[in-house]
Amino acid sequence: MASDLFEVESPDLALATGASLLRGFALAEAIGLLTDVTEVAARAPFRHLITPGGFRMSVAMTNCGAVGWVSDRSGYRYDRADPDTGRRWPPMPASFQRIATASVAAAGFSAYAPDVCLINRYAPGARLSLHQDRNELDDEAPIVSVSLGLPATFLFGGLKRSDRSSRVPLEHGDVVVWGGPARMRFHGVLPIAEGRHPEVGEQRINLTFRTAL
Ligand code: MD3
Ligand code: FE
Repeated sequence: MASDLFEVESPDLALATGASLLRGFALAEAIGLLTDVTEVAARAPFRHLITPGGFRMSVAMTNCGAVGWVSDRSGYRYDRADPDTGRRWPPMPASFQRIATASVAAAGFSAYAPDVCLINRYAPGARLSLHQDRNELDDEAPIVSVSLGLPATFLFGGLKRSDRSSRVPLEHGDVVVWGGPARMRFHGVLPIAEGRHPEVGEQRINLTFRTAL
């Protein structure tokens, strides 16, 4: 069929093949998402993980869903239990599921069933150094990222650590869907600048939805 010869255009800004930036896509849901972040954190508190190399991460993290991403001196892994409480991670709130599903649909991917949402909390000064997300068994499934609160400068690199990276500003309500060839690219977040967001305060919250199992 002739139409098969044409690539479908990304509905929003295409950062690179497989990555789409949906500016403000989560704005209308932001308050509900933040309420649910607080509820998750009441059961699985934010903590600063220790990297396998022995460094304390400046970003505080927690998880919800069937598994959670954790790190300690023995390595990085997805775990069904929260090592801090010994209990299962809280279930993924309905508001989280809705934004993840709507985002992948808007970016042109088919059905999506993330089994984990990693929640990152950045105070001013916190950063995430350049890394790849390679602990997920299903490396075909896209990752959805929702930014809330203080703005950030996202670093988007290549498939090798030494590849040049570009800088992408991410603001409250922005959603990025990373799939296909973008999925294994190096990425990170520059130190968050001081500031106060009217709804979120002196912090940035990032939700990343993954299919880990
Ligand atoms: C690009 N978090 O938790 S989300 C992470 O803003 C992480 O907190 C950042 O990187 C944050 O691992 C960025 C955006 C993101 C997530 C996964 C990606 C970008 C990605 C995987 C491949 C390429
Ligand atoms: Fe990452």
